[in-house]
Amino acid sequence: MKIGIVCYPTFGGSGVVATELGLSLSKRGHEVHFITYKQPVRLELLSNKVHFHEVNVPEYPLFHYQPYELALSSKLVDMVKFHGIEILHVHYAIPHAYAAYMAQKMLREEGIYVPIVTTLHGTDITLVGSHPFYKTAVTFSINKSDAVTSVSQSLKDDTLRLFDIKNDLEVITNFIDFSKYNLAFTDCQRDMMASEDEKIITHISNLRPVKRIADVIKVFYGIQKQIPAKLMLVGEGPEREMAEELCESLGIIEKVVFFGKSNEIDKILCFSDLFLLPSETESFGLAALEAMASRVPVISSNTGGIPEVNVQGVSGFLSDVGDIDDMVKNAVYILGDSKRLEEFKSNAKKEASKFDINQIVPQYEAIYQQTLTKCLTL
Ligand code: GMT
Repeated sequence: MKIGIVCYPTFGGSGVVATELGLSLSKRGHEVHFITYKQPVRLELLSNKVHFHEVNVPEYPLFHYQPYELALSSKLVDMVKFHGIEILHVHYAIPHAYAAYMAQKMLREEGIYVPIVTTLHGTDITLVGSHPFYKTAVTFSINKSDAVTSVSQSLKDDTLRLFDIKNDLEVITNFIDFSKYNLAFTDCQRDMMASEDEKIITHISNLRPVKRIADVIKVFYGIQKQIPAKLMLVGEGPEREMAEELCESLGIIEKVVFFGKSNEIDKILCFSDLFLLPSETESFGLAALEAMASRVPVISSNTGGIPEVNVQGVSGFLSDVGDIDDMVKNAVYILGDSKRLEEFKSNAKKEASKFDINQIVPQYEAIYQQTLTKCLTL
């Protein structure tokens, strides 16, 4: 199949999932075309099966806001025609599903029908999409897609609750490519980060308010009072300054490493003992799954789709949003006994293996096939 993938090319979960999916589809013989404003961060190798087409939005002083969806829909039309793309898979409803619908309409005028598969990722529904300013257009785009998938059951439930959806929604969960996590680093460079008696606690995100970075720091503060530990804070975002100030005021700045954006997540996770994800909401929690795939147990909130990934008392523990004391107690329970820690580490990996890419990608292929067949018979 010739598949066009539209996604955000950044470090966010939806871009990562779209990129990993595209790479896997290409290995399975499909021709994949990424269409977005920048080469996706995890898309390192282009080949005759993996192409990248940049959407340019020239600055024009008249426009207060540059019309990205206009440029994207034009580019989609051009790429579908030029490369014979058979199906468009758009990740994140805003504005991708909307732009794809416009492209579909324009192509129709020329006698070409290209079906659209939309994958909902979370914030496009729970935080942004349900805002009255966007809701009408998001509902329309979801209902006009030829197939819609959601990355967790929880996100499907939220979508049906928040929007007037006429379409079927299929849950296809996020996944892990274990071939990338089996690198078995012989030297994780752990000793560069912490001394032998210190545990390494990690948090990875885009440091937005929804991630509750202050809770990450307060949980770490509680842990390090009982167990020697270091905190690895990976990612960039609007809460970074607040995080540094909080660490400063709690007197733990020396114990916190601010990594910024990193392409070496697997290496950082390799030397981590525990992962913190106390988010306000999370449709899935890909970062938690990536941690678990690296044998890192997870202390998280019990919100959204996280309970579908992190299993209570098995791969880690889940607490109510903002319940710092409970998170500290659970973290100390896991870290306080080396045999127990080892057990949680191996459970984490075992739970993560349920999300093996090899089981999930065929589900997308099936959706593409069904959608193409359905559209051909229309
Ligand atoms: O969580 C973010 O800040 C990024 C966001 C995105 O759209 O890239 O992540 C969402 O999609 C991920 C991949 O499907 C999910 O794992 C995240 O849980 C989801 N984030 C939220 O729901 C807050």
